[in-house]
Amino acid sequence: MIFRQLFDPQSSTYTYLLADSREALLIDPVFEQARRDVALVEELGLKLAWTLETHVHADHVTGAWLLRERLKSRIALSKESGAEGADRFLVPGEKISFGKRVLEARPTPGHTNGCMTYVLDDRSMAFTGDALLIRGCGRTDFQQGDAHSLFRSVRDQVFSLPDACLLYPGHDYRGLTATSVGEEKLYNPRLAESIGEEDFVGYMTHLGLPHPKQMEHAVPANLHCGKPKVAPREEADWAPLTYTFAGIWEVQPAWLEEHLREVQIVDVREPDEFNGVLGHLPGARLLPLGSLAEKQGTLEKERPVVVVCRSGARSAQATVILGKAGFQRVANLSGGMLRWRAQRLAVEGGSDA
Ligand SMILES: N[C@@H](CCC(=O)N[C@@H](CS)C(=O)NCC(=O)O)C(=O)O
Ligand SMILES: [Fe+2]
Repeated sequence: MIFRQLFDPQSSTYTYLLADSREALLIDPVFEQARRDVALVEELGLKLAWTLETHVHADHVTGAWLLRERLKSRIALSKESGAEGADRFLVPGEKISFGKRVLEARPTPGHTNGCMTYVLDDRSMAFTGDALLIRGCGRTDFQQGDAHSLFRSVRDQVFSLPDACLLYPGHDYRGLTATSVGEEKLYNPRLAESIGEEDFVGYMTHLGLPHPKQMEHAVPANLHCGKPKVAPREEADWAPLTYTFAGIWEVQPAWLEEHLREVQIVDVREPDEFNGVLGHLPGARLLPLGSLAEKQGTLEKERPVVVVCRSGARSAQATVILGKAGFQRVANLSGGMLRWRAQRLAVEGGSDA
């Protein structure tokens, strides 16, 4: 069996690739990482059969829909999730096959009402989503979360697995990658076997965490399996671009530095910033955002355009303006001048202070 643990640094989400006899499934893919996941599946010579969700996520958008568009994979998640647009709505105990291997879907509600833990056929591995994290667990304060039910889910459905069963969580915020049933029974500070249900509920009631930053758009998008309101464009061929869920094509600084002469670089900051401490990219043209629509005629339509600003926000809007003006090959410099300078790439002007 092929097994890979993949990480999305933005949301600290783990995505898992499992494959047998060339048939693969992905657990909890992330929208912004779909291009990475497609590349891995193709490089390993696999066919992506399924994407599985452990739950309707509140902190990132799933890559399920995008992967189905790109690779014709099918989407499965819990019937209880309330999501629309999946190919299969899982019920308790349902088996999902890939090659000769099988995952069993065990309901583990509590973090959300539709949480599932996926257990491998030989009980050597389980994917707990946010029901059980390494020495922790998912919060229970939104999406029909319920601490009592999370306590029972973990005790009955996860701790009933063999002690040696490896557990792979939906997230880790400290860089830990895996744990085991035996270890969590002893050392989980909330759910260890020595801890009672009321202690656990008390702990969860006083977590005091702020809501995830992406929650407002992530939950509605995930209830449609990650289908965006505006369909993303086809993959670009002129640079290894990333398509963000916000609908912006981005290019990374390291690629741009190698290809500065092949593209038109448009800096959309104000003149005092262009000539200020951060400096500007070699060969950049200054066209402040406010005058971009009016001056876009001075750019060549055939040559790709990379737009730059201080942090990458104004230039993201600039890609939208240029797209409306008919430019087909436009990308935003990811992280703007701040990331460019942090990576110590070449600048004209500016100061090192
Ligand atoms: N700061 C993160 C918070 C993420 C968050 O709340 N994650 C949920 C899982 S979806 C959780 O249960 N976290 C548990 C914890 O942070 O202890 C964000 O804004 O995305
Ligand atoms: Fe979650």
